[in-house]
Amino acid sequence: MHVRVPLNHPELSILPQPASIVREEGYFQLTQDTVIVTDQETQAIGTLLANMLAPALGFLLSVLTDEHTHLPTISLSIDSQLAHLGQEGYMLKVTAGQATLRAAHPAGVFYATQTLRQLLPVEIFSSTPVSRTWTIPAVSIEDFPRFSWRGCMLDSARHFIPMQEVIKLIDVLAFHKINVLHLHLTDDQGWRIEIKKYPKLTEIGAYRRETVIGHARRPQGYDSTPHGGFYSQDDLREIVAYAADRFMTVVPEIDMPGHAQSAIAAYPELGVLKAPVEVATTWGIHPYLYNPTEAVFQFLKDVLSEVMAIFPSTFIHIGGDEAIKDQWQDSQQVQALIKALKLKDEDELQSWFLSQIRTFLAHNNRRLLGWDEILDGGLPSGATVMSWRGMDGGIMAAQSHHDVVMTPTSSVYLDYYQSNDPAEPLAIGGYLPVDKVYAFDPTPTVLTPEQAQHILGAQCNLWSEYVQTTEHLEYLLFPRAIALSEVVWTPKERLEFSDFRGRLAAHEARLASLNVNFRPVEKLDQE
Ligand code: TNX
Repeated sequence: MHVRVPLNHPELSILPQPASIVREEGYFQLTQDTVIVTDQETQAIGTLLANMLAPALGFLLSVLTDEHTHLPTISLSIDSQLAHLGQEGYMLKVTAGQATLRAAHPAGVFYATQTLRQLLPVEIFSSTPVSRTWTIPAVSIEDFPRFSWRGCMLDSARHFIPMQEVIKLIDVLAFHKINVLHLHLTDDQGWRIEIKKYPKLTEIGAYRRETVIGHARRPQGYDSTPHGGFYSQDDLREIVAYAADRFMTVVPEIDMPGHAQSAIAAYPELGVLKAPVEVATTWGIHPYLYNPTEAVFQFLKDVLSEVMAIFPSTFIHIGGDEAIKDQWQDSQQVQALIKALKLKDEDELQSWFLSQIRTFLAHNNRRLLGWDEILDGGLPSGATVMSWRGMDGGIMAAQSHHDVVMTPTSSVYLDYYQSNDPAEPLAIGGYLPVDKVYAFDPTPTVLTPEQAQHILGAQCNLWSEYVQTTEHLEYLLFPRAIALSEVVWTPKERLEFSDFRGRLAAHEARLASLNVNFRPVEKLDQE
């Protein structure tokens, strides 16, 4: 006998909500005798699961590859019969006798383990042993994501995010089935990635003298405190490997031709003016642009070569945003180039500039990804667009057969205020409560089904101008990033905010045990 459960069944507060869950009768008991049985392809996932459960259990479950065990088992395996669930879908069946986690590909088995963790009592997230019976309700779950790109962007450039925080967030985001971590590694206010060939990028570019206090439009002076930091290549390799074990791709962003002041501070010859400038100490848009010369392209190719050696991601993000073209306009040499190339204006020059980079990336089997300004002056062929100034850029790109990731400010900018409470910490402006994130639909209805195929998915972006501590970073991320995770994972027809809210209330105890700072959902009632 089985019952179809109401969506917010108290035992089944799973985030993001699976495509389908049926509550069966009874419970599985996890004890010291339980073993995790895997096949070869899922052995590492089994070990990861055992390690994730061990702190709260106080014992490490054995991971075996022997199918003939008579002990109660959590069984992980690849099953080619489940190909219809896609690259990341899975089946999770829990009976009184065993838990079976199956998928056509390892990513699906990993996601099944993350769902299994959420079926256990909340104490399973404790970092110290808890003595209690560990029951898992019997269920049949069949689950798969709505989108293949389920991302979150962190801005390490404006305020450096320490290694251990990045590692922690990879765990928490992967727990919610986010599979892309976009790292914004360079900007006017800081260069955060070690490049062996150009040591000054971090020696000089990773540090700013001081930081403007208060809002960029209402500055209240400076903090007189140097800010800085960068990731060594070994750090970044560690981040990439840690994420890969959790089926998450790390997409690096190296911003060009604008947002380049920290690089130009390190090597003034890269800039149009070739004059010394310091790493920016204020927010907003800065005028420093890379000079479109052979020497600068060589520099960018050298940088990207080191980037590609660290990051296996197919997509390399090259920024492309907010490059005001004054310096190109005022430069005789740049104007001569525009003429020689028979281009109309500076926007077309940017398109030409990025086409050089696209070709270079393509020779290395990588794909260029950029903010929607890369549409201005003509989209470089094969480029993928991250649509942030709204959905229109993404719609245009999809209509011309380019792939798109939707990140419109109005729905997924987590640097916006999440409530009208005057006590909210200083944010960039804008207003984005969690229910507005939840209401976001990444697929514009104007697209034909064929064009809609180009919408790879969506991501939330957390710019960090006003984010100085990891507590604040987490406060802005949660629960809004969890709302986004459900938008990009759960079938559209299963999305219901009041139901999400009920599950989220139960989920908060998990976040608290994981030591994650978040804005409590109950605060929504006071607004
Ligand atoms: C615009 S979004 C930017 C960032 C800022 C952000 C603040 C984008 C591609 N560029 O440089 O941090 O606004 O919301």
